Amino acid sequence: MLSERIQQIHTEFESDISKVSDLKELENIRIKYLSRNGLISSLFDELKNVAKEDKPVVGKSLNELRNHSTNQFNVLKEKLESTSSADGEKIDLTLPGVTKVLGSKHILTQTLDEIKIIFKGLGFSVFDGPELESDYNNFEALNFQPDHPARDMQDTFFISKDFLLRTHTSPVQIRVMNSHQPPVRAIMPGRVYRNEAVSSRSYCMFHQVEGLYVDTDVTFAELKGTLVSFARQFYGEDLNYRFRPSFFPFTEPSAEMDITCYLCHGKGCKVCKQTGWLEILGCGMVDPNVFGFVNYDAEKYTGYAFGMGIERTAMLKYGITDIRVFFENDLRFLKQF
Ligand code: 2NL
Repeated sequence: MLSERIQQIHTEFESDISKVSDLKELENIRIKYLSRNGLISSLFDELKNVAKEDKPVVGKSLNELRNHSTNQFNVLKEKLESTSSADGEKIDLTLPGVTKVLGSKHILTQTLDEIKIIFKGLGFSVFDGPELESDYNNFEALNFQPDHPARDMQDTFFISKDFLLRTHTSPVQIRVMNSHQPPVRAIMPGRVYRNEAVSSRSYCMFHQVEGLYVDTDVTFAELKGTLVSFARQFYGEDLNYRFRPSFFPFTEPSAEMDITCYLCHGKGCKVCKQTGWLEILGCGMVDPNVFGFVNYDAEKYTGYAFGMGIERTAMLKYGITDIRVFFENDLRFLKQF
């Protein structure tokens, strides 16, 4: 009798499924009872042989068997799947944790930050400006003569006849003087560009900090005092220094500042090319012609200005001998700082 077979298979299913302990055994249950050729399907096939009047009752209990076993199967499947991944994975609580690797600031940023902090302490504010500049701001307003070699295509990246990639940060000073009346005391850091052959000593792009102080009665003595104070804080308290006469189109008089070589302490070595001195910056009193371009009264105001390359400054301080390493992003270099 079919109804007895249904009862029998029900019992057998209950017994089988109670012994299942993993997904593989559960799959065997599915194949045995619930698949297309499984036992429950074959019971449905036999339904056609049942007497017409018995069909509703037998069909109902067969449906109940199918729904019950499918349900049991699904419940157990979900339970085994949710526990199986944790079962297979043995967690070793004694293993050391995974440390997060922290990045750090690029050495040029660190150097610039240090320079900024020192000059802020001396009363300077910080300005920046565009890297793409007019020929007027970059050269003309800075008293460069029309035939100055820096204005040659060979030395400067011109964008057009009148626009270029700035070759120094001085155009920012022109902008600041055009928009502010004295007193002005500010530094201007930023990227600058030179159309030069790349070598260990020069790169087509580098960073500069320039400084400017304009007021009534600003003197060369103040320039020296400020720069010596900077150099002592940046390079070390016990340094010797000297100012050598120099020339820039935008300052008169102009000078270069040297400090004693950190490596040989003045005796002469490869780093200082046997001179005992290292040039750290250029400076001077702002040329009255520059004041004319920004409509400052040159009879009333005087000012000093200075400029230094940040790569050069970092190279001197840390003994780096090739400028290109700043831009190669080799972690073996970067991680040293
Ligand atoms: C150097 C020398 C210098 C200045 C930059 C300056 C700017 C204005 C007026 C006058 Cl708007 N001067 N800047 C002055 C002297 C030297 O830089 O060797 N730089 C890397």
